Amino acid sequence: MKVRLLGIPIEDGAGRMGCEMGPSAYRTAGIVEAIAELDHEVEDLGNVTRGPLPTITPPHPHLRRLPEIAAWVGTVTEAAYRASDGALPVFLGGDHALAAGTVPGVARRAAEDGRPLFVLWLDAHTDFHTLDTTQSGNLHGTPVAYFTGAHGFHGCYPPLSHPVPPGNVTMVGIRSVDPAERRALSGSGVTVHDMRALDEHGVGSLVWRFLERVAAADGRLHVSLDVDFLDPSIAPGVGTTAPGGATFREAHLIMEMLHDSGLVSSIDLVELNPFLDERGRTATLMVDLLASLMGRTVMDRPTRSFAA
Ligand code: B3U
Ligand code: MN
Ligand code: MN
Repeated sequence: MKVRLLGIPIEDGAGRMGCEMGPSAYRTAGIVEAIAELDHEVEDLGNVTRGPLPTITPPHPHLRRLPEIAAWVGTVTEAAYRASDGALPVFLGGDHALAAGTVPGVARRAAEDGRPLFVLWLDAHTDFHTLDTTQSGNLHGTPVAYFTGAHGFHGCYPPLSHPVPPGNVTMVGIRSVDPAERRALSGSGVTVHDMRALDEHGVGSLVWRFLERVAAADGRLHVSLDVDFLDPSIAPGVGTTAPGGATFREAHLIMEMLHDSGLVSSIDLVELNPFLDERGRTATLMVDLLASLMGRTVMDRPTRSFAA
């Protein structure tokens, strides 16, 4: 499989600076070598540069860096569309606002290839605010609402050509949801597995059920992995830690199952803040998780396959 790395050094969507250094930290942690070692062809496209700032009248004064994010979304959508041509792109963040570009970009690619796109959102947060509901004004809290076609972005973010049906989005690891997000999610069609669900059913069975749905629909799968999905004790290098996150073993299990499914067509690694990391351990863990998703195993194992 051909893998393309694309750095997207956005930090304007997060509440604190530092995510801009994410792509460099992944390269320093050996992301190219880790993928190449698994017999994939790797091409590093370098980093994307943001396009010019649009003129926008912000609908609310507290929205932070709205013109910058709007410009990034347009640039990243185009770059993601191009990077997904005949290869599996890995988008190196950068804060989670980048998914407002990567997902629409790969959604366009999937639509042109006649395949439905599914999204697995691995995060402590649902990032389901619109520009009208966010209280913090941090726009990394808005990508899922945008790419599923919610109202409230008109005239600010670029018009969306290929919205992802909310029923194709599954979230895992959720433990911090604002009241407006909770109201918007209820009845939206998005599947939300909070930590309670993970503890009760086990992450393996929840993810397996989702993968069976993707396979039955002959879908493509975009995986968006936010560092704060992981427990802060193993992944301190992020600005929005939330206690009670996924363990090392749960996270690797998900990645191994994703690999076995053969369904993953694009990946975001987001919210790494190298300034807050401890001697590169979060960057290294994220690279190791990606390696599990790309086929690294402890022992040889037979691959589970789908009935579909
Ligand atoms: N929902 C809160 C917190 C948050 C969302 N995403 C992150 N933090 N990383 C907000 O600011 O929208
Ligand atoms: Mn997020
Ligand atoms: Mn998060």
